[in-house]
Amino acid sequence: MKLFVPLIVPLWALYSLAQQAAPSKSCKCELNPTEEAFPHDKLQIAEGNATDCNTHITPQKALELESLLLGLEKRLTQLHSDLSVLEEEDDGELYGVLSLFVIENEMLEIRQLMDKLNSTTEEHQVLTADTVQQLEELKIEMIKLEKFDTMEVVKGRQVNRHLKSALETCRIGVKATVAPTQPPYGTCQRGPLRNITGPGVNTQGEFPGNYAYGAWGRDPKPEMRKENWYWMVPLTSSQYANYIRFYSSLSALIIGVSTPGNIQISPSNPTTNTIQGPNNVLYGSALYYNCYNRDAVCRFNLTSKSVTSVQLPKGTRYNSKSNFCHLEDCYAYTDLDLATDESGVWVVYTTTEALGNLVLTKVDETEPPTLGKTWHTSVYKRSVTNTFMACGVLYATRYIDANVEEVFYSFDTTTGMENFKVSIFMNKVSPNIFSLNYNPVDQMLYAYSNAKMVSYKALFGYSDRYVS
Ligand SMILES: *[C@@H]1O[C@H](CO)[C@@H](O)[C@H](O)[C@H]1NC(C)=O
Ligand SMILES: *[C@@H]1O[C@H](CO)[C@@H](O)[C@H](O)[C@H]1NC(C)=O
Ligand SMILES: *[C@@H]1O[C@H](CO)[C@@H](O)[C@H](O)[C@H]1NC(C)=O
Ligand SMILES: CC(=O)N[C@H]1CO[C@H](CO)[C@@H](O)[C@@H]1O
Repeated sequence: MKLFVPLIVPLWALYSLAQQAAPSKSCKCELNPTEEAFPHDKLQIAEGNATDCNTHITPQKALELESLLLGLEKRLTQLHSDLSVLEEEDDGELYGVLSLFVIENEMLEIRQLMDKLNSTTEEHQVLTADTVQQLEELKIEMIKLEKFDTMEVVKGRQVNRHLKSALETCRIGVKATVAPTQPPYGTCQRGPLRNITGPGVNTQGEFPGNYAYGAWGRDPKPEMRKENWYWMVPLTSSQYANYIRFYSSLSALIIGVSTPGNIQISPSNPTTNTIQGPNNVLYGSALYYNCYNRDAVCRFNLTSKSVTSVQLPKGTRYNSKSNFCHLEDCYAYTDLDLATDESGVWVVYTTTEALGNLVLTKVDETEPPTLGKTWHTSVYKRSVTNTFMACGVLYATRYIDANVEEVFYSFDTTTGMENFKVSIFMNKVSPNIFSLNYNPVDQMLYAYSNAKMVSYKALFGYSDRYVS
C-alpha cells in the first residue's frame, strides 16, 4: 500500500515568517543548496537566526519566538519520522489509516504553530538588507520543496551535507562573537531553565485509562538503531511493575503498536526484582528504579536481562514513608525519584538525618552501580510533587491547581546555590504528575499524568537568548 499525503503546510510560508522575525544583526553564511532535501537544516537556520543573531527584539519576544520555532521544528521532525514509519511498517489497511490520522493531527498542530508564529512575528520586523537577500534565496528553495510529495520527503533523508556544515560554521562563528556575560550555570553552556512549553505529545497510548501510574520516555543513551524507541512502565495497583514495554517510534506508541513488546524483569509481582513506584528512568539500555521493599536503586540491564543494585545511605526513607505530596494527596511509593540529565543518572530521595529534605546523589554507571557525590538541600520533600535534573541542576515542582504545576525550586550542583523563586509554570492535562523526567537528547520533559503520557519542551537561556 502506498499512501500519498499531500504536504498541506506551505513550507515557504515559514520563510516569510522567519523573514519577519529575523533580527538585524547580519550573519554571513554561504548557502548554495544544490540537492533538494527535507528542510530540517533550513528550519534550523531559521531557528538559528532567531536565537543566535538576535539583538533587537526584546527578551520576552525572543523567548516566545524561540519556543514557537522549537515547537515547529519538533513537529516537522516528528512528521518526517512518522512518515518513515508509515513507509517501513506498512502492514495493512488499518494501521495505515491510523498512521495517517496521527500525521494529519501533526499537520494540524504545525499549522496552528505557524499561525501563532505569524501573529508573534508581525510585531517586530527589523531586518538588514543582507539578511533579507539571503532569506529570499532560501524562499525560492522552499517553494521548490513545497512541491515534494511526502514520499519524496521521506526519500530526502540523506541530508544536504553542505548546507549542514555551512550552518555549523555560521553557528560557531556567531557563538564566538557573542561573549558570555553571565556566570556559568550548571554543567551546560545554555544557562538555566527559562520556560516549559507544551504539552506537545498528549496520549493515552495503548491502554487508555488502564494504568493510572507509570513512567515513559526515551533512552538518552540508546543503542544503535534504537534512537527513536520509546518505553513505558505501567504500574499495577499504584505500586508495582515487573516489565518494561517498548515502541519503535512515537507514532507507534500513540497508536499502541508495541514492538518488541514487553521485556520482563521478574515473572510476577511483587518479587525480589519488582519495580516499586513510578519514578523510573531508562539510561544506556538499563532501567533504573526503586527496588521492591528496599532502600536501594536497582538496575535492570536490558542486554543481559540481569538486575544489580546499590544500597542507599542508612536512614533513607522508603516503602512510601517520604513521598512527593501536595495539599490534597501524596503519591504512593515515590520515595525514590530516578532522573537523567547530560551527565547520566541521579537519585533524589530523603533520609531521617536530612529531616525529610531532598537529598540528591549521583548514580555511577559501574557494574554493579555505585553512588557518587551527594548534596543536601533545604527543601522539604513532602512539599514537592516531583523533581527532575537538567545540566547538573535539580528542579522541583509543586502543585498549583488541577491545570497548573510550577517548577518553583532549583539546586545547582556546581555551585550549591538554591533558588526558591524559579517560577516556571507547566500546563497539565490531568491533575497529578506521578513521574517526570528530562531527556538531555531532545531536551524534553516526559510526564506520566493520570494514565496519560505527556511531553514538554524545556527551554534554557540567560536573560536575552535561548540556547539549545
Ligand atoms: C500572516 O498574517 C497575515 C496577516 O494576518 C496574513 O496576511 C498572512 O497570510 C499570514 N501568513 C501566513 C504564512 O499564515
Ligand atoms: C513561557 O511560554 C509560554 C507559552 O509559550 C508563554 O505564554 C509565557 O509567557 C512564557 N513565559 C516566559 C517567562 O517567558
Ligand atoms: C549490560 O550487559 C551487557 C552484556 O553483559 C554489558 O556489556 C553492559 O555493559 C551492561 N550495561 C550496564 C549499564 O552495565
Ligand atoms: C545564524 C544563522 O543561522 N543565520 C542564518 C540566517 O538566515 C540566512 C538565510 O538567508 C542564513 O544564510 C544564515 O546562515
